[in-house]
This record gives sequence, structure tokens and C-alpha cells, in this order.
Amino acid sequence: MLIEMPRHTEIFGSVKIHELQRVLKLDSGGFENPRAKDISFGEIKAVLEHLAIIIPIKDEKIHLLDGVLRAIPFDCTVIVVSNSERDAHDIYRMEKDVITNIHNLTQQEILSIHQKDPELGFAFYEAGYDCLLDRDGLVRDGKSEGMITGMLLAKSLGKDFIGFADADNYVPGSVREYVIDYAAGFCMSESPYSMVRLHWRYKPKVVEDRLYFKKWGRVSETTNKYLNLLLSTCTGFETGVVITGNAGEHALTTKLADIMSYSTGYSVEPYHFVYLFDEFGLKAEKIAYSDALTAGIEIFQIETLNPHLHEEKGEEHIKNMLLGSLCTVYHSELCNDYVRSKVLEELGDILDAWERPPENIMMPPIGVIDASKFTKLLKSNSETFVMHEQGSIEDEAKEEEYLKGESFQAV
Ligand SMILES: Nc1nc2c(ncn2[C@@H]2O[C@H](COP(=O)(O)OP(=O)(O)O)[C@@H](O)[C@H]2O)c(=O)[nH]1
Ligand SMILES: [Mg+2]
Repeated sequence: MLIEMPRHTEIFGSVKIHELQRVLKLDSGGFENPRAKDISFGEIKAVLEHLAIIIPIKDEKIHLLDGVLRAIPFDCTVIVVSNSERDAHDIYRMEKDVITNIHNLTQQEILSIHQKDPELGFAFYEAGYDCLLDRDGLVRDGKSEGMITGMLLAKSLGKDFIGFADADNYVPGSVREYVIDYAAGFCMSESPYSMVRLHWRYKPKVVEDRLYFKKWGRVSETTNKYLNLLLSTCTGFETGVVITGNAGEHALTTKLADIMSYSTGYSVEPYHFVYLFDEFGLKAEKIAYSDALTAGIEIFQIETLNPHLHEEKGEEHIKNMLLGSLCTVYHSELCNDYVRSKVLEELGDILDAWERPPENIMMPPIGVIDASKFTKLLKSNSETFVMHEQGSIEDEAKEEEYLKGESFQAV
């Protein structure tokens, strides 16, 4: 891959945020120049072998999951964490069928689990990590809660890198690119504590019967504005460096995943920045992770070559996402009265039900959890946990059915 070098890097305490880097060629020819770095496929493949891709999913169209699974490079392990319906329609069963078929046909390593599995709740409880459990001892609803589950499974497999891919992507080729972009980011990283966040080149919409290649989504534009304002008011120098505040498509080293705190639901991504600014920024008061502080935390922001075409989830979803995102800024330790007043102004009507922005639920770092013990418990007790290892032929009857084209009908 040939990728632009970052033109500038914003340094805030131990956090280094690289400016946007564009992908110039997905497959390059080894030609380097001062403005671009060539990363060979060999280097990328070496990262893929240590990378797990987590797919959080909740009631998506089964064809979309099928495309996403087929697009993820073989060398990665795939971990599907589903919060899909199991009552009226057992959507999780359909997801498991698709996963089994793909595993049987490709031999790729794929794990899957259902978020509401009581044994998953119990495994978290046993691990002393009950902050994501509800009153019945089940894991709460929420994308972030699913992501944490996936990260623990990735850790138990000894993975060094963890990435995420949404299940509602209409273009499998773009998913393949995202994974390669993550790997390229890690190839460029100089710190073991690093994160790669993707910025779509375009997010196409249908406007008056025509495709319009929109560059910015409403929520992401606003989230970025306030994350930048937070940073600018702290340093006294205006910046627009953050452009991936809501990047659902992101990846991080397991070392970094271990020391991050996570916000609930959809506020998880903007909170990455807020947490890193609070803990490792210029005004950090306590030194909890001296290794990371010394090594520095690197954030890469890569603009994809492919556009992002996903499911539209409606106005309510957009509002919730905006509220969750801006609440993380409002409650940052670095937030001053000026930024708080701007956030309140921005939220306006959305805030009607609350006097002040509600605080998101925070979940502490997962580094303290014994991931092997956690997975062992699931292996022996869980009804929904499936672990298809690389190279194992399973369920031959289903494979035959699939080859004959009899299973996986459109829903
Ligand atoms: N495991 C899990 N996944 C979820 C949950 N809620 C949403 N997702 C998945 O998270 C991904 C991103 O969610 P989406 O609604 O598309 O949000 P957006 O694309 O960021 O606007 C999709 O694959 C969803 O199916 C949840 O409660 N648990
Ligand atoms: Mg989506």
C-alpha cells in the first residue's frame, strides 16, 4: 500500500494525533517518495496474522453479515458478538448458520457469542467486572458492551491487535480495505500503544433520486468540532486535527485496549479521545500507566479509498448518538465553562428531558481481567459460544447443503 505521510502531528501530553492520511494506492509497487510511505503486502500480512476483527451486530440483514464475513482477510480471526433477537425470530441462529457455512467453506477462524447469554454475564461477574451487567446479571444492551466482550475473546487468543467492523456494510470490498488500512496503520506505528481510526472518503446518500457523495455526516462533524474545541481551549492553540470522533471502524493494539476506559453504547468512540486527553494529556494529574506515558500513544487517522455505504438507522439514532458523543466532552475533566456552554447550546432541544447532559456509564480498563479464564468458562458452560478453529471441518451436512445452495435463503 502507498499511503500519504501525515503532514502534521498534534502532540498533547503523551498523546500524538496524526493528521489525516490518504490511501494513494491499495496495491503499490515499492516506490517511495518523501510524501508517501510504501508498505509491502508482506508487512501487512504479518500484522493480519495477529489481528482479530470484532463484528458487533444487532438485527442486521443477514446478507450484509454474509458479505462482511467474506470480505475479512483470511489471516485475521473474526469474532462476532451478537445482540440480535432470539424470541420471535431466532436471528442469532441464522447468523450462526452463516458463520458455520463460511467457516466450513474457508476454514477461517471465527468465534461467535450472544450478548444476552446468561453464562456470558456470569463470566463477567466471576471476573469481577460487573459494570456492564443489568439487574438480572445479563450483559446490558449496547454496542460498546458487545465490543468489550469481543476484546476479551481476542485477548484470550493472544492477539496483539484488535479491530472493529460494523455488520451493516453494503460493500464487502470496503470492509476488506478497512482491515488492510488498520494493518497499514500498525506498520507505521512507533509505539506499542496505538490506534487507527478510519475516515470515509465519502458516505453516499440518495438525494432526489441521485447518488450524492457526501463527505461529512451530521453527527461526526459536530463531535469532531467539540473534541477539537476541548483540545484547543486546553492548549490555547486552535486545532482541527480530530476528524474521526465517531469512527466505528477503528483498531487498537491489545496493550492500549487493556488500559482504556470505555463509555457505554455509541459514545464509546468519542470517549476514546476524551479518556486519552484526560489520562495522558497535558494536564493529567495521576500517572496510572507509566509505560504508556513514556512510549506515547499514537493515533492514526486514515482516509479510506472506498466510500462507506451502510444501513440508515433514522433520526432517533442520530439524536442519541449526538447526545452520547457530546456528553463525553461535557463531562471531560478538561472541559471548562466556555466549552460546556457551547455544548449546551449545540444540544438545545435534544436536551429538553434533562437539566444537564447525563453522564454516560463508564467501564474501567479490561487489563485486570484474566481473559483465558473468562473464555474457558464460556467454553465449558455457554450455550451460544461457538469457536470455529482454523482448519477444522465441522458440520459436514450443513456444508453439503450450502454447496447445493439449499440453505441461507433471503430474509
Ligand atoms: N453486539 C451489539 N452490536 C450492536 C448493538 N447495537 C448496535 N450494534 C451493531 O453495531 C454496529 C454499528 O451500529 P449502527 O447502528 O450501524 O451505528 P452507526 O453505523 O454507527 O450509525 C452495527 O453492526 C450494529 O448492528 C448492541 O447492542 N450489541
Ligand atoms: Mg451503521
